[in-house]
Amino acid sequence: MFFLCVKVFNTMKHLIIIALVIGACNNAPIAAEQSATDTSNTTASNHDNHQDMPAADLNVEKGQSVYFPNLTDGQEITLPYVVEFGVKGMEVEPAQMPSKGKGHHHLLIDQGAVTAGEMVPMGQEQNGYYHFGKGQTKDTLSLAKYPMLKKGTHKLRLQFANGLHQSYGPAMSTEVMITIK
Ligand SMILES: [Cu+2]
Repeated sequence: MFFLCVKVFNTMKHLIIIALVIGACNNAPIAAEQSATDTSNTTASNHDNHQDMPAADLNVEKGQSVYFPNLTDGQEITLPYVVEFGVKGMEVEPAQMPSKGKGHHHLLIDQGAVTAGEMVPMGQEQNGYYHFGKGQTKDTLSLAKYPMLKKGTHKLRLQFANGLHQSYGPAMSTEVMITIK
């Protein structure tokens, strides 16, 4: 959202329009600015475009998928364990303004796939949602970082999402059942 605001800011000359956009970006009341402004078509359409963007392209094409390169269903492991994140047909990049066919990995513990278009929950590590927004392609499983991974059987899920953490849905997700010994 911030970068979008900056982009819009740079492309606009009219001070009143700038005030409107900044107000919208900050979710601040904009009634005062609007009442002092002519609501020309240009102003209205720019404002509408800002509200509509980003139009996330979350289509998943044939051949695009995620997988665990070093885990198979039913595998027994001991902690710590370095788990790798694999993706086919898409590109890993750090979290930023989304672009088609790019995104970052998420590791979910004992959770289902996140519906396409929904955000992978943020700040929900205690419920098993871990973001890898720096573009990481592996992580070390440990009880310290993943307290849910107590001894026993768990579902590990990879979920790919775009730069705004919007899920590509079940088509870009996979799961394995593993047993922690
Ligand atoms: Cu994320």
